[in-house]
Amino acid sequence: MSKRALITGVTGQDGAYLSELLLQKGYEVHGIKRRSSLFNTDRIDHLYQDPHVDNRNFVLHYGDLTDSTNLVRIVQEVQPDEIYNLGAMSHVKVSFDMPEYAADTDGIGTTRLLEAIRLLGLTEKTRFYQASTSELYGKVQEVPQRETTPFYPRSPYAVAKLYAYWITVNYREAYGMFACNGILFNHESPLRGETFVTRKITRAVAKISLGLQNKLYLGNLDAERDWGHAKDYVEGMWRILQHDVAEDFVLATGVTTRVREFVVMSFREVGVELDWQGKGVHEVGRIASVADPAFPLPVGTAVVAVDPAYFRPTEVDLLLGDPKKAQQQLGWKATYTLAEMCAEMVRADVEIFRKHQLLKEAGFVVREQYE
Ligand code: NDP
Ligand code: GDR
Repeated sequence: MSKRALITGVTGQDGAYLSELLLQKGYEVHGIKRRSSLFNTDRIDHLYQDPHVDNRNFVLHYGDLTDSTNLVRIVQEVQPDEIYNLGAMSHVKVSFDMPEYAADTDGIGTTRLLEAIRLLGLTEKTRFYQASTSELYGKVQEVPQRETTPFYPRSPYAVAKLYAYWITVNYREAYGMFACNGILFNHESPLRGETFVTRKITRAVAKISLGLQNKLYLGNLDAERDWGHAKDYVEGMWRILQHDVAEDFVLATGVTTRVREFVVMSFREVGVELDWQGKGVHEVGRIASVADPAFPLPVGTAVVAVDPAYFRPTEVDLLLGDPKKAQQQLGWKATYTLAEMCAEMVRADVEIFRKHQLLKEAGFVVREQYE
């Protein structure tokens, strides 16, 4: 009998990579997707199986982390061996605009799932993975951050995730459940949501290189993040649930980089070197040189500028993780370098926008989307 996994947040970046991984490992994968007025399954359409065929090993259920009866019904139907709770309102900046929704989905949503397992008598059968986050560390207490570093959340998102972290620990201790937190540092990929900073940058660089955009506006260029590749991190999630003992683990690369440096790396991928002038909100990145004489913008053009609208009321300045425990106990290690990932993301976005360019040239209307 193959193992059965249930994934919340299956339509997100991590949900898509984790589904691929578990299917490769022979799992039957069930995912919870939200009802939406447009199709929202882009990232997993390649895994889709016609509901009219028998023996499907990838099944989607409508549901929402804010709806307990729905969660109980799905968990009862699926009887999962493993639940990966990846569903969340996952944007830190947006959580300042929707703090109550973030608390409900990211915080109480976790309790709803844990309660579903308990109420259905599945505490011995079902292993539970909680998508915890380096945002829990927030205001710097210790660097590098590890499993024992004190938490100091700095956003409604992180505060909701702090609750989820502790309720997961509590159900493990109170009911003996195999419930674990993966404290994951930022991880990115070509599937990353378009409004997170790395993808926002690689998309803009691709568009600028094709003459489809002139300028990229960003917030805090000094923030430092420990960025890995989502493919590596979903492997880590799986390993956490295969471990002999239910424990919490940090997954990180152990390298931190400033947002400004990621901008530089991304422009380099399209043959552009940048020169920085000004400070704070007046800082701009100008084109210092271009490798391709046909590049659409001349040397000296300001292609990066700061827009304070993207600043957060409270910022997390520095994240740098210590993945030693995961290395030693799970044999897990990040395999991608940031440069490799950045190159992959820029290439993927150039490909997407080449298609847009071709459509435009052929006279079709292509809708622009900006953040
Ligand atoms: P995404 O934003 O790409 O995906 C989030 C998923 O959650 C989407 O499938 C989304 O559905 C779903 N979702 C949102 N609200 C609800 C809800 N109310 N009920 C059910 N599902 C919901 O996030 P990632 O894949 O990047 O991250 C996965 C998880 O890991 C998240 O919990 C995130 O907070 C956490 N995390 C992420 C890190 C990262 O760097 N990527 C680092 C550490 C933790 P829809 O597609 O319909 O919007
Ligand atoms: P983060 O990711 O908040 O770390 O949360 P994000 O990519 O949004 O921000 C990283 C850093 O870049 C700075 N920044 C900008 N961010 C965005 N989104 N847009 C901008 O224009 C911009 N300019 C500068 C931010 O201020 C920040 O310092 C992600 C999410 O995936 C969470 O769900 C997850 O828990 C954490 O990573 C770990």
